[in-house]
Amino acid sequence: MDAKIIATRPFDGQRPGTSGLRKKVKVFRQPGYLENFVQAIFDTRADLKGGVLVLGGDGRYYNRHAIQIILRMAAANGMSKVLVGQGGILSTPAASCVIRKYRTQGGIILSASHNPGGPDADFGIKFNTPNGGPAPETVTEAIYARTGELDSYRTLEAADLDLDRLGEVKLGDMTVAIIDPVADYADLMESLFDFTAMRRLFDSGAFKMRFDAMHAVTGPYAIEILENRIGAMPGTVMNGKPLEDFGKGHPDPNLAHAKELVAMTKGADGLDFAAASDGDGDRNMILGKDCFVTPSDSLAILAANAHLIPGYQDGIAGIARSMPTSQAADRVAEALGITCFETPTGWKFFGNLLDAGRITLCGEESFGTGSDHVREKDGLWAVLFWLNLLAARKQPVARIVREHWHGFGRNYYTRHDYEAMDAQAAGDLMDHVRRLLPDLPGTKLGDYRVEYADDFAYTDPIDGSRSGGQGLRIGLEGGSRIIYRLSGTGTQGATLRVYLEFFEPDAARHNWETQAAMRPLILVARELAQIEARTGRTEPDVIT
Ligand code: VG1
Ligand code: CO
Repeated sequence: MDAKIIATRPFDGQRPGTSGLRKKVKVFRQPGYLENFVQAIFDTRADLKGGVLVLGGDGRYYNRHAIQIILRMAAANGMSKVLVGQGGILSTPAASCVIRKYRTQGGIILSASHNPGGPDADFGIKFNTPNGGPAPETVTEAIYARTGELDSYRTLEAADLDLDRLGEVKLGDMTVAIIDPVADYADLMESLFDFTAMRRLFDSGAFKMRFDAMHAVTGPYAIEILENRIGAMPGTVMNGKPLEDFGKGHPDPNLAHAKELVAMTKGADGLDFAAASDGDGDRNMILGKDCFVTPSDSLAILAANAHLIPGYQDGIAGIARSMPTSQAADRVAEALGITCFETPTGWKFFGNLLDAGRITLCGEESFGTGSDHVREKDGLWAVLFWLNLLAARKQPVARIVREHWHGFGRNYYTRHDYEAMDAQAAGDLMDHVRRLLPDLPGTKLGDYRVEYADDFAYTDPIDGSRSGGQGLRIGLEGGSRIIYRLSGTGTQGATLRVYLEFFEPDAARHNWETQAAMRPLILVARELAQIEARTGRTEPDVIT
């Protein structure tokens, strides 16, 4: 089979955002659009020629079609082998696991994560480097630059392959191996956590749990690990069948989009433990009876208790959190005598720290937690970590959280999202706040004295690369903060995220309802940015 060279033209706007290139399916369907981006990856990553690539996605609409296109292009571009998850399925953390385990030259993950799926919804693609992590900015920028120059791509004329049959087939000179998408990942989880202790928890009969896969990719992983390997009751995994449109849901595990699950945790008969993951399986939401664990607290609690978990019993080297994530983890790091790094939003900024052994755990406020076991955030891993913790401490979730606050203080935390805003208005709003920053330190916002205010920039301590414009950060006396940032994953207009954090050391004041406790800070943040005056929005679309 000879490679065919197809003439094409550059497309505008193929710059990857926080996590890869995300657009409407309609955009990806334009002839040559996906092909251009893929050719740009292949042109930029010379070692793929003759090398091995991992390929899979979250199973959303267009996933299978895109995989066939990419396989033909990989063959025409001289790859020796592609490992594809059966049915085109690979969760983001499982892809990272497979890339690392088989020492491949990287992977392509097809996902728009928590964004809805279907013909009128979203699709996405990202490249992960041989360490298993999302490509750093130097790589995504090189790929982007190449998308602007391309005038052709390479492919083969060949029929679609059967993605459902395990085993190896040839496509031209290239081998396509259809692999079990779950096994390697499940083995890795079994090597980190005490499955026997968790099994005892379920065997007691008194422990009720549900995991909501939201009709996204984690269903098969959760069924294999929780039900088959650990022995949780069949039916513990809800919405476990991956669907191309996620059952028309929004596969985003938060209080707004996983309402049904949240309701099941309420009251005397409420579940003891509930969790959910997102479209591509890298996010997690943790709930206990009448208790929601904020992701920022979750990171801090996991760090403080890591020694109780087999995979981390020797302690952790360091922690990293994204800038908008609450500072709860910082105090745990201080107590443990280790460093807590503050990085820009997006998992790609954790990669170098993990590779260098500077950190063991990392997390983001956006329901992302992970460790050095892979190079992506990992939803099921976080769920298993919590389950292992519940088995080890033999205490309810709420008790563990409360004791943590008692020891370290509580960081009340909320994020307000204003979605699908006019991009110009959102940009102007950010410019307005940016202009105010230099004069803020020393002044008062409501009752809060400003300690510092800046446009967050990060210098990677390992390779010295610098990333600016990562969010506007206002630090207030007593450890509270207001942060404004525009989303880099949306596909429609702009999304403004306002992140608010309020530190309360006094245990007598740890019982307030979050929104009520944070009201004064919320109002200050709205006023400072003139949100209503500039955008007409009086309330956010999503509050987490
Ligand atoms: C959001 C989150 C960010 C996360 C990113 C990818 O980005 O805020 O913390 O890393 O999604 O997560 P943004 O730019 O929209 O704020 V996922 O689960 O989409 O891979
Ligand atoms: Co995700």
